[in-house]
Parts: sequence; C-alpha cells; structure tokens
Amino acid sequence: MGSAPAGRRALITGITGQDGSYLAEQLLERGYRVYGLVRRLSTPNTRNISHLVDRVELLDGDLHDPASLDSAMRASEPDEIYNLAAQSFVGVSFNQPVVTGEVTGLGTVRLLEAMRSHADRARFYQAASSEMFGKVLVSPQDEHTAFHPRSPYGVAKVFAYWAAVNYRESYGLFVSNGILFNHESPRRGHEFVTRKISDGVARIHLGLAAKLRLGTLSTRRDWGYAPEYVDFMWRLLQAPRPDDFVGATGETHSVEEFVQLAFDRVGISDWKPHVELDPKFKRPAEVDMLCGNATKAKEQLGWVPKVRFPELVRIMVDNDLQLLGAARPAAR
Ligand code: NDP
Ligand code: GDR
Repeated sequence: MGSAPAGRRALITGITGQDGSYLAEQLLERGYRVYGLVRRLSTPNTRNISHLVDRVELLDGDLHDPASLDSAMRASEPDEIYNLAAQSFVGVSFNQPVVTGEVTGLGTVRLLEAMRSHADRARFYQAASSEMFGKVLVSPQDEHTAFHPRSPYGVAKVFAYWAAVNYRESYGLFVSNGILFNHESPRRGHEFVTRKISDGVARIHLGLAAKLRLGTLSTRRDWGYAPEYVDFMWRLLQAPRPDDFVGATGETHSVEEFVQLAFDRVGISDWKPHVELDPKFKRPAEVDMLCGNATKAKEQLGWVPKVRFPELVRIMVDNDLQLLGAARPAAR
C-alpha cells in the first residue's frame, strides 16, 4: 500500500456505507486524518465503522443540506474529498426518483459548491458508475463509451458525472470521476443481489430459509472486490492531473453463475429447487450486460484488481455462514 505525505486530511461522504468504511480504513493506514459525514437517522447506522469510531471524526451532515456541507468543509479543511454518499440502490430509484435525483445528482453539486467556497485547493473524487452506460451497444465499456442510463439512479449519476467535469472545466478545480463497475464484499447491503444470494444460500444451508427469491438470473455484471476499488479511488486522487477513469475486472458473469457458485460452496449442486423467480424484484428497465475495460487505470494509475469472481463468491458466502454461526466450509 502506498503512503501519503504526513498529516493529509480527507473528508468522506458515505463513510457508513460499504466503500466509505473500507476507504476510511485504508486512509487511516496511510496516515490520513479522516473525517466522515454522517446523516441523522432515527437508528444510527454505524455497523460498518464501529471498529473505527475512535479513529475518525464524524461530522453531522446531509447531501440535502448545503449549510451542513459548508460546515463539514470548514471543520475538516480537507486535502481530499471523496463523494461516496448516494441513494445507491438502482431498484429503489424507480420508486423514489425524486429523492434519488436530489441526493445522488444534486447532492454532488451541493458538495462541489461547498468545495468551491471553502476548499478550492482540495482534490475531489466523484463516485460515478457503470450504470451510466446502461443499454450498451459496445463491449467492453471504457472512458469513451456513450452513456444510456436505464434507471433514475443511472440518470442521476450521469448528471453528477457531468457536474464534476463541468466544475473541473469551469473553475479549474481538481475533480475526477471514478467510473466503477460493481464491487462487492461482506459489507455489501443485503438488498444488492450478491449479498442477497450469499446470505440466502447460507440460510438455506443451515435450514433457516427454504427459498431464495430473485428477479432474474440472466443479467450479467463485471463484479470485483470492494477493498481493491477503494484503493483505485485513492490512486485516482494521487494522479498529476484530474481525469476520469474506469475501474473494472474485465470479466462478466451472470446472476445465475453467482447463484451456482454460491450453492456449490455449501455443497448443494442441484440449486434449482431452492431458487424462485419473483416479478417483485424485476425492474421496469434493465441493464442486461456490463463489462469494463480498465486499461487506462492499469497504465496510468498502476491499478490491477486481483480478486477473481470465484474467490469473491467464496469470500461472501463464507462470511455469511460465519455470521450465522456455521463452521467455515472445507477448502474446495
Ligand atoms: P452504500 O449504499 O453502501 O453507501 C451509501 C452511503 O451514502 C451511506 O453511507 C449512506 O448513509 C450515505 N447517504 C445516503 N443518503 C445520504 C444523504 N442524503 N446525505 C449523506 N449521506 C447519505 O454505497 P456503496 O458504498 O456501495 O457505494 C459508494 C458510492 O459509489 C455510491 O455513490 C454508489 O452509488 C457508488 N457506486 C457503487 C458501486 C458499487 O458497486 N458498490 C459501483 C459504482 C458506483 P446511511 O448509512 O445513513 O444510509
Ligand atoms: P446494480 O446491483 O443494479 O448493478 O447496482 P444489484 O446487485 O442491485 O443488481 C445486479 C443485477 O442483479 C439483478 N437481480 C437482482 N438484484 C437485486 N438487487 N435483487 C434481486 O432479487 C435480483 N434479481 C436479479 C438486477 O436486476 C441487476 O441486473 C450496483 C449498485 O451498487 C450501484 O450503486 C452501482 O452504481 C452499480 O452496482 C455499478
């Protein structure tokens, strides 16, 4: 792991999420002073950072609220700003399109404005997404691929992407987009398909559930391992110039392949009786296939993801088995 000059300060929005928690860990290891923006919830959601609360400074704030973003900038005086906060679940974005646009889209502009007012020498990472590519006509997708988002979430991310480019071009700010493809981990939210499968398979194996209900088995994603993707974010802000980069493994796999490998991990080869398709989990418009080309990140950032698809499935299933109290399966 590369290190940074002593005393660097980072502000992370979305620190309680999957990526924010791994990023906070890695920045602390690199010697940063880490500040995290946390919104008020009736039940605090600090599960992912419970082991870090004594080492990071949490600041109250919400991407809806410009005054709170101004205060967070003044309190943290950041050298680096990582904007990871979002309404990040594509499925929900169809039911809550306005909230998704407000937070995932306009929230980015509010944070860029706060940076422009209070931290214009900082470097800004925008969490852009492969969902911006959406209905792809060419594969693999890279930094030159046209956007065709297929959900309110994807639309909001395209808006935020262009806002980031626009603040770079208009005001000369150091603002970069990381266009990351799906990345997963034991800290993934349970509503996302990989965690839903790893948790569901562990429960079925232990006799705690009978069925795994999914929307579709056919869609394909380029799935990587989240800790490697937050290293990408840091590398992007160490580059000499602000720019936009794709982060991906370059492999695409179907939901069905994930299901099959997950059941295989617990010794169930005939998985079909355990899985049901439920239209409730289907989306009004779907992104059928994504596969990224991260050659630019490899060449210019030296970033190469190492965890391959079967290992990712294994990590996630073993984690859920362990959380449910089961013994770790023997190596297969
Ligand atoms: P998560 O859903 O795990 O985390 C989202 C974070 O945003 C949480 O900390 C959440 O806080 C916070 N948040 C939500 N709404 C607000 C708000 N109004 N004000 C302040 N904070 C808010 O996402 P990931 O960690 O998986 O992803 C990080 C970012 O990267 C997101 O922007 C996502 O869209 C993007 N992305 C993710 C990819 C992936 O595969 N994981 C791929 C490409 C992009 P709380 O805990 O309170 O809910
Ligand atoms: P995605 O992730 O939409 O790619 O967005 P998700 O895991 O939700 O879906 C992946 C694919 O699986 C299909 N699917 C199901 N999905 C869910 N959640 N639940 C189901 O039951 C189910 N059945 C099939 C989906 O339809 C889809 O095709 C993630 C998020 O992290 C975004 O924030 C991020 O930008 C993108 O990845 C890159």
